[in-house]
Amino acid sequence: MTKPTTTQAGAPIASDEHSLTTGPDGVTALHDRFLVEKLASFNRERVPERNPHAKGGGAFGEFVVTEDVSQFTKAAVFQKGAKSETILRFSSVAGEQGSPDTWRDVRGFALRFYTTEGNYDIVGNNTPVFFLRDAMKFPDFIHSQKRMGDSGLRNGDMQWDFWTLSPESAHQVTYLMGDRGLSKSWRHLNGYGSHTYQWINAAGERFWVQYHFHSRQGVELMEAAEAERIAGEDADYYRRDLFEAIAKGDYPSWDVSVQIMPYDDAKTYRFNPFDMTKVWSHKDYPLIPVGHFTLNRNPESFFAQIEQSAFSPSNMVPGTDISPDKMLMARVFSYPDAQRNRIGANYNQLPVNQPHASEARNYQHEGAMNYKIGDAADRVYTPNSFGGPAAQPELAGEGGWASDGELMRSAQTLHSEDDDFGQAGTLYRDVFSDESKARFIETLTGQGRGITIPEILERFYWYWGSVDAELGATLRKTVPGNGDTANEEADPVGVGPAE
Ligand code: HDE
Repeated sequence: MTKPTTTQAGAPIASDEHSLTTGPDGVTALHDRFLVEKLASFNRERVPERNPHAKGGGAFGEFVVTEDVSQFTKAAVFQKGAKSETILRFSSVAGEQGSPDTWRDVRGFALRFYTTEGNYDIVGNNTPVFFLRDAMKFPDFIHSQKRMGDSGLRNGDMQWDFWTLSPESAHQVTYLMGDRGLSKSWRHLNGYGSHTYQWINAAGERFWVQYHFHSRQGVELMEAAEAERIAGEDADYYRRDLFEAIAKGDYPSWDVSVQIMPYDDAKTYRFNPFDMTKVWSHKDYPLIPVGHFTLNRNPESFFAQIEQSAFSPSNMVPGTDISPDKMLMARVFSYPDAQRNRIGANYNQLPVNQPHASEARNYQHEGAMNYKIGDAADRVYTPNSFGGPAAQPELAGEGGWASDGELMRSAQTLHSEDDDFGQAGTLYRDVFSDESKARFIETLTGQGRGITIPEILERFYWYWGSVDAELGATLRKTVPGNGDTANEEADPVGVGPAE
């Protein structure tokens, strides 16, 4: 027996096809409540897309801890043998929701562990660093990657104007213009926490930590020409690849490792460990294995579980904390603010955002769409004499760090080897293979040819010459068209063929 179509209030309706009219050709009755409801629902189907990271996809899985790292953290999720449900959302940064997956871009890697002590979110990217080291510049950075105010078009001059005037971006832009900027699929890329976080062990000792998620499928690139072809044929290539792989039982997985820095090392380490444009050398702080996670369950509702998933660096659990990384501290505020704006005040009551292995208990209540029907005896104030939930004073002062000094606005303290180009040069010279270098020069040549303002092009040569003198000299030759190595069209990053 076919179930009846109903109104949102559950009453069966007469037609999903015909409006209520006077006679077959007469006027439409305003009191056609189902027609009105159906059109009103249609007009309200979209929540604002993420800005940035609008285009993405994801899946659920399980995280298993196989090693003992309890000397560094007491967090239940990281204890040997612990298993936690997981959700991971991949994304592009610059493109809007309908943009092609295979445009060159950094990829978001937003990971949530539904732990027995609450949800723990590590909202990183597929690169271990970022373009900036102070959140104050983030809106400007995103604006420079998006669209010109007059034409509504993306613009290479705008992108390179911002980057060459913000030299701290050089390390991340080297990643972006290299092989990491075009992955074979979401399954073939690594993820990183990108920031320095904090772990606290059962004795209250604090350690600085960097998270690494290494693809067990390997890291494989996509050639620029293939990426451009696919962008025109299948805008959802990565999303489709992940969904179909999981649907046929080909479950992707990642190894989870950390770098651990003793608390006091941070003061004297050769790089400022709270500057997110920098990495910690693996020679200084080797990778320590923790476990692995596998994605083995597709969303049942893309909108409810992926579009409305609300990750945030503010979702932390006992045994973890953030660090005095200026970007990370700002993100702790900004993400819940973005989610309240994008989804609504009670976004954490959506099933995908609720804790799955613990329970949310506090004295916050009501607000739009709040539907919790707690025990009528539940008090909505504290202190109370009715056995309501109580805060845990022993958690106070667990994480955190010593901090003092006059309030000021200034750049971060530079450590002995801190500068804007050193690590980018190391990445280019010592990590890129010869083939990667060749692809890198071809990509940058294409980018350079898209710069129409001589002053910006001159800074472009200076920027890359500061990363590596020979690279800068090479680009001075290839960009003006002396070489034939460049892609014909200069595609601003995060867009398709030049307008
Ligand atoms: Fe984001 N970022 N971000 N970001 N970001 C958002 O959250 C923001 C930064 C990242 O799949 C937004 O719901 C600020 C670094 C990912 O749901 C927003 C700053 C890193 C995702 C936001 C940063 C990221 C976002 C957009 C400067 C890598 C997608 C809408 C301090 C370490 C998460 C939203 C998902 C999404 C703010 C910088 C990664 C606006 C203020 C650094 C993976 O809240």
